[in-house]
Amino acid sequence: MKGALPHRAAQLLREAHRVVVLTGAGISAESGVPTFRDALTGLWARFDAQRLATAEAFHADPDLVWGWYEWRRTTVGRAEPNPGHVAIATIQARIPDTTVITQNVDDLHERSGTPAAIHLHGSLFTPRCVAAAAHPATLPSPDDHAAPPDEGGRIPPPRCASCGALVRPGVVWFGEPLPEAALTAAVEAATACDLLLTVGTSGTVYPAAEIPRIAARSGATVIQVNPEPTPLDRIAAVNLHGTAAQVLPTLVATAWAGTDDT
Ligand code: BJW
Repeated sequence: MKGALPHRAAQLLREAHRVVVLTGAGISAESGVPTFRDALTGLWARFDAQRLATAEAFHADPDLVWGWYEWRRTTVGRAEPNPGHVAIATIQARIPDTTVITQNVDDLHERSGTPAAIHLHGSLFTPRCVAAAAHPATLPSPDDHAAPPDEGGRIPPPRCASCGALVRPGVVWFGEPLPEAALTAAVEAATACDLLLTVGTSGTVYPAAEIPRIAARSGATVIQVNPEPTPLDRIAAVNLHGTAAQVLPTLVATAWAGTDDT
């Protein structure tokens, strides 16, 4: 963070009435959940997206893909929300008309006090049948694994209790449509907000990356929190270059300095 920028952002936040917070993998990075595209630590630096995050990959090697998602579910289960998640819950408490939209498949917003985050890319915790989306499935309990899944470990997916087909992770892979209700709610919120805060996303995966652009086109002010430049820099009125767990608590504290219980 530099100079007067946090103060300008804090003033914009304090004066906002309808807020959207859009988060990406960066919000959970300081909880120990890897991002996708960061050069050294991102998942795609170590794993091939085409072999793991597409429907074709699952059909080709279900044990590899299910094992990878079980490893990630375990990683998330061991993670705790960080001060960035908590600051977002505080914004929602301060400005009730705040909609939190996340591209993340973890549950760290919910565990930090944002119960109704819109999940554009599904969840690690809602597996479903490959044959019928209407057949939700129950996740195996950690005790069902002989050992905690490791990074490249293979685990056969369970079978659907209704029809016997394979169960797949409840996430949105490349080439798949986003959940319609979630996308509609996100677009409506972006169209109606007066301030959009985008946090920890590379802004490169569509249609999620369109959300800040929709808000800007509709007249909202966009504030971005990210340690690195992104394509969203151009539409952001304020770019706060720092990490979510550092910038967001400072932003919230500055916005409501001198008022009670922040
Ligand atoms: C920090 C930090 C710290 C680090 N603090 N910040 C239009 C144009 C071009 C292409 C397309 C288009 N429309 C659709 C497409 C195709 C495709 C797409 O967008 N491709 C692009 C890559 C070019 N989109 C799709 O396929 C989507 N589906 C679709 O459009 O369907 C249409 C359809 C309609 C009808 C029928 C059929 C189809 C689906 C996209 C699904 C994305 N899925 C994934 C995996 C989810 C499951 C899983 O988790 O495994 O979602 S991919 C991955 O990327 C994941 C993420 O949610 C998503 C976004 O990533 P994110 O969050 O931005 O993370 P990173 O790693 O990219 O960035 C992290 C950022 O944090 C960085 O900027 C860091 O600097 C920063 N950071 N530490 C703050 N401490």
